[in-house]
Amino acid sequence: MRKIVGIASASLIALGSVLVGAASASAAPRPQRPAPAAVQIQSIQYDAPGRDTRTNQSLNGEFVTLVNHGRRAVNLNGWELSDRANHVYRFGNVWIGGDGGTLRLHTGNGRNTNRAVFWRSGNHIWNNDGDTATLSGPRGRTLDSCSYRERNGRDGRDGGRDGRDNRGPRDRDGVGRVAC
Ligand SMILES: [Ca+2]
Repeated sequence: MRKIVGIASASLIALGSVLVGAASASAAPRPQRPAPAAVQIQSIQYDAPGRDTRTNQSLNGEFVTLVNHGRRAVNLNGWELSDRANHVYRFGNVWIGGDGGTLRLHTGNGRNTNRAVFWRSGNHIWNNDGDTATLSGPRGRTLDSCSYRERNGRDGRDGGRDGRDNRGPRDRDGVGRVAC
């Protein structure tokens, strides 16, 4: 009986070695960099037309456009887009078409379609003077990010956030947009 137990222990030890070996192999650094993600941030219209009044029209004048350079459509369910202040939008069951298909994420309210979805934020998200958009895919992996900074301060010259210190004369017709 003792002998059988001994054999069993030896087997367990051997099995343990195999498992440890497998874990080490998977934890080893990958030699090549991962390929660029198919879905990327294409552009950000961070400053809506006119003054930032927090009306729904003004809020929806802010939007981020995603593009899918892959061949296949991608379902974004559970993906997230966040700004530098860690406001987070989580995508629902929405698809972005392949071969250059795009999807806009507007800041305000609206009815989601297959071309546009809505953050439903009550305030502006994208700072007029500079910000960073980060796109995270499944399991929170960062896929892309896009930063911008307004060169002459524009309506963010006082360092204020949207809807507060936007007093400059360029506010009335200015639209701020960056290609990522
Ligand atoms: Ca803005």
